[in-house]
Amino acid sequence: PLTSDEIIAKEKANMDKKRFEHCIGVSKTARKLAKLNGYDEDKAALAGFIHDYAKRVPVEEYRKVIKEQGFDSDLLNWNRAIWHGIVGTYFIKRDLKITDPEILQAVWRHTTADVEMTTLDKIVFVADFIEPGRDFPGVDEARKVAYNNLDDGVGYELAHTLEFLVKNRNKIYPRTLAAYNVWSVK
Ligand code: DGI
Ligand code: FE
Ligand code: FE
Ligand code: FE
Repeated sequence: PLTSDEIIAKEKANMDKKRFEHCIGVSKTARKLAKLNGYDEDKAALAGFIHDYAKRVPVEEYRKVIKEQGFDSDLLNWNRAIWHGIVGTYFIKRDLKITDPEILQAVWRHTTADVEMTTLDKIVFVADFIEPGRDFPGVDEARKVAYNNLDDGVGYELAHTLEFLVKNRNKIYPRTLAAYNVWSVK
């Protein structure tokens, strides 16, 4: 495995300053949520830190990896918003040498969520949304809800994301919609 200094250096080299600061924020928030929910804090902090590692990988490289590394070919119909979590796991394994399946699954699910979510999946998904650098209408309510109850935080976030996607007439990833039906519906 790489040392933490090596992981930090690679992470920093793969993104701009703003994204790097976002990842630090997600890492700290994930640690806090882990403490509140009785989960391994160091593991949550690491998963949060690396979750957007592949955000800047070129589109052509993504398309090549989807075709050559056994990813579902339906992913070719999507874009980097969806790829950087699911296919991002490939680059995290390759470059950061992180192989822990729980961490990779949390990265995989961090944008779309899923019908089934482990505690770590929920921590990374929610931390990404409420880290201190996030500023959008509703973020304070999201923080309040999530710190009170992690599952409610997932439900709040999915409803907010769906609203945003519909408002902009964006295509909804089926997994995101299925997750909304599980976590957000009263
Ligand atoms: O990578 P971040 O910006 O920190 O956050 P993210 O990974 O949660 O979300 C990245 C983008 O993905 C965000 O603009 C919302 C978008 N997104 C989430 N679910 C869907 C989606 N985009 C589409 N088209 N469909 C979805 O279902
Ligand atoms: Fe992301
Ligand atoms: Fe997110
Ligand atoms: Fe993020």
